[in-house]
Amino acid sequence: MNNAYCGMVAIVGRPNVGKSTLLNKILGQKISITSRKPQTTRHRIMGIDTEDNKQAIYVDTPGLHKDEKRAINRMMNRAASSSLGDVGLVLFVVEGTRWTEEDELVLDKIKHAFVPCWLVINKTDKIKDKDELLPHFKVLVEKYKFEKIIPVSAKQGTAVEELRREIFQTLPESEHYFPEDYITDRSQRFMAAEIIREKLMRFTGDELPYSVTVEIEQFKMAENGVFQINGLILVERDSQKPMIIGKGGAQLKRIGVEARQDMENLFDTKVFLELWVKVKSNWSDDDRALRSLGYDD
Ligand code: GDP
Ligand code: K
Ligand code: MG
Repeated sequence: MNNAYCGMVAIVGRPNVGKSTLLNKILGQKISITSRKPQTTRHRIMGIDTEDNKQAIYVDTPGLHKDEKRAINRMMNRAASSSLGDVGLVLFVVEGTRWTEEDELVLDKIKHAFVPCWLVINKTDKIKDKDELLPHFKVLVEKYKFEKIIPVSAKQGTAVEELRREIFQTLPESEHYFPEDYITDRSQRFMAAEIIREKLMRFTGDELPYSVTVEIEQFKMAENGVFQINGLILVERDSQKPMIIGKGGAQLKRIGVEARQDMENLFDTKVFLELWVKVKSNWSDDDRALRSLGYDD
């Protein structure tokens, strides 16, 4: 028998640098939702990449938020920070040649975690003049003793497979934590809710990110193998309903169609999806309400 290798890799960085996009590209499957909005990833989620005797377990995190006044931001920050506990490697993702106060905040956490850290410079496809990268490298190496600095484009896949290979090489000898056919630690029910939320994040205006959440009221398999999924979209105010439903229900329909397609891809089966929109007041400022919705990790 070959020896087994297994380890945890945390993907950290400020909101919107492309952490979830990178994870999906590494896995070759979409398990972590992405959008151009900063609060897209609200929960810690593991992505499991098994090849032969090697298993890399990636932990995707919400980005750290500066504003801790809102309960939801505190929850997200807790999820982001606690993920550094059991990991053997940190991928610190930054965006191109941009360096902000929020990147600095994340780097501070990494420094205190005493875990080897690779700096991943994402969105290199957006850098028109590649000569800009070199001077930026010099700024970054001053900041911390990164073990490696790796430019990638998560969106286009540039250098992602190479990164994946290098990560496999660093895994410590250990039994695998998960069976080889697992791609995430999360349930199908959780994934269904996240997929619906992704479509909401993508198709609605900038007013909505904080105030929408999704509950799966029913998730069952019919005798013919079709998944019957009922999703409840919760908003804070009546006035937000039309922003989701759209003219004549067109937008809710589009959300439903695209969510169903993603679910069918991920679950590898036919899905029958029904969606409702309901008002639930002030959930994002209420710790207890958040916990009842599963925001407790
Ligand atoms: P996260 O908040 O760090 O998880 O970021 P996401 O993965 O949700 O990505 C944020 C936005 O950046 C999305 O609109 C992505 O499509 C985009 N994005 C991610 N990676 C890349 C990349 O390599 N190049 C470009 N141009 N956009 C990217
Ligand atoms: K995002
Ligand atoms: Mg994310």
